[in-house]
Amino acid sequence: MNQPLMNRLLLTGAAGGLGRALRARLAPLARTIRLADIAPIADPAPHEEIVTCDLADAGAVDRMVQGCDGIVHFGGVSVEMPFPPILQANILGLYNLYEAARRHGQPRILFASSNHTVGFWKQTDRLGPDTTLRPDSLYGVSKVFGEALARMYFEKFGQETALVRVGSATPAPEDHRMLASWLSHDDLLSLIEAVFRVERLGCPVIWGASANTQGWWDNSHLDWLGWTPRDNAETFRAKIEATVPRPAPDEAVALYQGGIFTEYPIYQEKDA
Ligand code: 15L
Repeated sequence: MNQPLMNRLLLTGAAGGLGRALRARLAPLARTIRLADIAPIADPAPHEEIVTCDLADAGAVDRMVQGCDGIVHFGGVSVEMPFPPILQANILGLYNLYEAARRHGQPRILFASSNHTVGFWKQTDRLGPDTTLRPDSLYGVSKVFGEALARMYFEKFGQETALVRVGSATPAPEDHRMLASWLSHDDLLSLIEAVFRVERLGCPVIWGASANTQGWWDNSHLDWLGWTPRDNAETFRAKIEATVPRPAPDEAVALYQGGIFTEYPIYQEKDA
């Protein structure tokens, strides 16, 4: 890439697993990468700025967004939890983010939605972008809210967002389910680049998965995006089969796309 696509790209959730994995590799996309998280972030490189931000704090979110021309939103709660932290980070926090974006020139947003918006579909089902949402957890419901919020800001104000339903974005697939749901870091990086490079984005649903032979999700509506995932979880099949016990066919991890999330109870704060 010769010219950076943006002046300043904001990465929220920069101290989380995915943020830490991709942080350095985002450098070519923008002159400055603003790294934000509620947790401390260490050792900024010369092209990095660090912002500490609680997404539930509207003023802090406003300052975080100001001056950015693109946002990769990995921030917020990324697993099942009691409702109060989900409410603060994923519901109120997302509203704060979109209101700040509206005040500050509507920078394009990549929203890390999740496969847990559709987790109650069976692993034998094949899904396109218009499928019925079947969230498997309060976390999944918060991502449904996020997609709806983003869509409303698009319809009403033209705010562009990529609704990326991330599968399992780990360095390598870790179990049998991930042979279908895996999204390699390389493919996620090329997706981020495509989202910020394409001239008109709109507000599409994008299945965040690599080119897995056993995949469940159809991205054929995205020819115009210029994103071609290159990795395939199949190359890890022999290793998974040799090292990870195969679940029984009636276990949630073998039945449902959302796997174990379909079995979680509604956690209460006293359980956390
Ligand atoms: C997600 O949305 C979660 O953030 C992550 O922790 C994994 O559970 C992933 O989905 C997955 O389904 O593998």
